[in-house]
Amino acid sequence: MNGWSRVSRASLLSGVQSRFSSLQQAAAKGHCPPIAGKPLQFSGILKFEARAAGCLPQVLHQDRDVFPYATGYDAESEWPADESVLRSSTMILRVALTLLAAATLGAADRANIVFIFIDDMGYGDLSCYGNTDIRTENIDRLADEGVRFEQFYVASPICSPSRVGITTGRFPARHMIHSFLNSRKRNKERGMRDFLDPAVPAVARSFQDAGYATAHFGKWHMGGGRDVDDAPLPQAYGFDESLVSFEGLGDRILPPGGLSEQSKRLGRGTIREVPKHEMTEIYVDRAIDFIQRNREKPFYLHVWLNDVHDRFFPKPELLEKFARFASNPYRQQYFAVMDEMDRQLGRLFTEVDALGLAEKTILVLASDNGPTAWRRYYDEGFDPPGKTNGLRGRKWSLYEGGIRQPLIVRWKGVTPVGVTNATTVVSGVDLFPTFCSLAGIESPSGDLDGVDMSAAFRGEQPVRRRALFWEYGRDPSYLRPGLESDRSPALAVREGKWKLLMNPDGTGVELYDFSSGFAETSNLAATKPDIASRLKDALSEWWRSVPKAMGSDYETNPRRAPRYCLERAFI
Ligand SMILES: [Ca+2]
Repeated sequence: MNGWSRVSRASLLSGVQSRFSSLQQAAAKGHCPPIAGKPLQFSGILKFEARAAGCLPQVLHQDRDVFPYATGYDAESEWPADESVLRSSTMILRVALTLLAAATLGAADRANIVFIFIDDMGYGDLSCYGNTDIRTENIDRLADEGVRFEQFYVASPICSPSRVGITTGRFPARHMIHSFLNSRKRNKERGMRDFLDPAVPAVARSFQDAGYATAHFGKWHMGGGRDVDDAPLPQAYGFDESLVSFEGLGDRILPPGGLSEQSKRLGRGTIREVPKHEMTEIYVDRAIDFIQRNREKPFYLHVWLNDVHDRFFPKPELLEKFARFASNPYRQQYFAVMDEMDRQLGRLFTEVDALGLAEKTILVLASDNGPTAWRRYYDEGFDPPGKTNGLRGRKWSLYEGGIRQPLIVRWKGVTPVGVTNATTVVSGVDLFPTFCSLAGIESPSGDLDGVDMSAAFRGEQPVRRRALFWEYGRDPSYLRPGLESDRSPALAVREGKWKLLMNPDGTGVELYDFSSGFAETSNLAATKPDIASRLKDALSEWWRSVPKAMGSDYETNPRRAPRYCLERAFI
């Protein structure tokens, strides 16, 4: 062991010194953040190199099971509490060997991530999720070549908080974004921020810090638009490039009318007016261009479409293709929009493969919330377009139809082909740590609600251990689905096979056992009082921890506020 240790330490020192020097040079040129650490001190070298390689938390996490003394690891200090323990030869050898392995994995070898986020598409709208009214052949091909999840949730049944959950890995209510971002007046009335705090950990920034090229093309809706002209650009959250629409600032494309007129008055970016049916094509064009330019380096790319959000303005020629649905013109339009979206995404998938990047690129596709549910559709005598495959609820509901969405992951050579994962519960808040894990970079551990579900992305079927919480609709002013039966209580928790919903005042308790189906029609709250009571307590405790209005809750309960918000609250 001693001989091994000496050899490994010598190799480590040499390799790390070399790596440190190259990163110092890069930092001097402004290509990466300044490097902290003491290269001549062995523990300092480890600390520095761990940060550069982004692997120490994973190393220590893995080692906890093997080395009980590593439980002193603290996300704040990034070190075991007793640093002398780390100097034990066994620990050094193990960490050193792992670091050396990581050091040999240069940034150029890391996996790319392309995350496609569709707007308001229902759980049952893709043909690979059972829709027989339309064939989404390109997205189906992705599912055929990868893993298709049947229990993927987003963090909210509406746009902005769902996106905040993806971006931060935390439940969006913690960031005081619990409905769609609206005008300043409306945001204030609901106790919401006008935009996501740019100081919070954000997934793209983690990838940018690790040397990735990053870009966001498509709908943003985490700040900027209407009368909010001071929201940060996507660049403040870690994106090198961006092209958004009226729910964001910076360079953007705007369809005619409505919120675009307000967006134009805000300035702050190059604005181009385009027909709505061309938006997806433009975003895909930008995505392809970005991939071509960055094919030799790792990249993290968002393609967050405005499709298939209503109102619908499909290419006129595609309406004829779906003429058999003309008895409900909204369904006809919806399918025409979906058909075009699928074709455009097919161009993107084909380009990734044609560039020889299929085995280096993780393609991920999901939707941000359930399908549209405006009352006006029913008032006109139509069912709103978009399917939930029989799940109760739609957009603006915490029943399954509002928050359960398709999730498809393809990583050629890694994910098994054509697998359906029907059992693993995955959430939008998991994507941040999961993406980081898959790419071998560091995520801000200890402060996230999401967990690393990379095993599921690799084709395994792990069981989720951490409960999921939701809140939507703190008062009657919030948008609700058109049908009364789709309107849920305002809080929900999913733990294992159980889901409990209730209102903040403890009324309206509903308990469902998903081992006997997902219909959410057989309320077991009265017949399973012990389980209902336990989940009510957990949900109530979580609800109490959520800030209720800017400043007030932090001041009365400062320990509940995340650190970055505390700083802002007391400035
Ligand atoms: Ca949406």
